[in-house]
Amino acid sequence: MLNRFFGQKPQEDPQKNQGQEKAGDTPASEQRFNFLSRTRQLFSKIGNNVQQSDTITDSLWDDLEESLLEADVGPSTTVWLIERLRQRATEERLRTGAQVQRALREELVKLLGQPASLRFSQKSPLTVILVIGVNGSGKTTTIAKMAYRLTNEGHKVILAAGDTFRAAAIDQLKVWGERVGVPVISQNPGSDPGAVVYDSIQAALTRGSDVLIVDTAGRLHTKYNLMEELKKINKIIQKFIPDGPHELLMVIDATTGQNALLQARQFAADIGLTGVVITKLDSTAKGGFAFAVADDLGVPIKLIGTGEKVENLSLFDPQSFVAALFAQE
Ligand SMILES: Nc1nc2c(ncn2[C@@H]2O[C@H](COP(=O)(O)OP(=O)(O)OP(=O)(O)O)[C@@H](O)[C@H]2O)c(=O)[nH]1
Ligand SMILES: [Mg+2]
Repeated sequence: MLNRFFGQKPQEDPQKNQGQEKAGDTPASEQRFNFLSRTRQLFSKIGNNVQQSDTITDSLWDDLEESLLEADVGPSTTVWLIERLRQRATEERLRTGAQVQRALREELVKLLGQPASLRFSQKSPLTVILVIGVNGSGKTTTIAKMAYRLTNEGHKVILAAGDTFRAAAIDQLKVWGERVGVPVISQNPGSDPGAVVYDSIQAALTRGSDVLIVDTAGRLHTKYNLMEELKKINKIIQKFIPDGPHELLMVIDATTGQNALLQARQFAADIGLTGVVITKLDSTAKGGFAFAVADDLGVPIKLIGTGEKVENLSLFDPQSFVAALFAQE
């Protein structure tokens, strides 16, 4: 179901849940993707230009390529898409722009893969989610949003202030924790993130929390440092939660476009990334970035950030995302 955020939830009070769905959620894909209006203009232009042409000409391919690049689909993904569509046009004897447009939509959905919800532990009482990403990508905000939604779905969430480099980072997470009503475990600035994770697991187990989300420092993100840090943290987690961490999510800011992908690509394979969160899709006209991310990194986009408010986080559904991009205003 579209508006089921994390796909999986523990036992909960059904009445409470009903009320929440009525109050907050907008299940229709049209409503959910309103934030994409600027990207949508680009894509519906692609839709119109292609659809209106009675024959398939070279200039149709050129227009299509240009529009995909403009929407930040990225050079390699764009080239791949055009080649794939040309091949389909020949094989399937496509004759009209409308047929190409249909094929394009199918290929875009395929590129994004199957919808993937967060993975919860099947074996341990505690699910551990690590969140990484460069400075300012939106990690802390995303963690607060996840905590808010998970809490609403009946989970008992606890947060670990693993970004110990900046005092402000710890305070920021605490403020969010208070706002969304979840405890934040922290130590003094400069302390070992591993020790914070240790304390957090103890606290989670004692208090009966079922989800621990760990914030991390963005400035660690040279590959060597990040690997070392994650190794330490993983070792501590696995002492208590042998099947953890259950998610290693990388937060990527959509407004940084193709540059952000270079670094993400370097990390994705080596650190065992399990998913991506694309943030700030509301503040860019370049929603095509999602296709480059999915194509380049080979891990699912699990969530998207669509604003600064705590409610502005959605489960990523490829089919509705593509449908929304081609929808007319
Ligand atoms: N418009 C918009 N702004 C966002 C979104 N997610 C985060 N932000 C903003 O991005 C800025 C940085 O977010 P943070 O959550 O502090 O980012 P961070 O990755 O934790 O940053 P560091 O702790 O400095 O590494 C804040 O001003 C957020 O309000 C989003 O989905 N949309
Ligand atoms: Mg932060």
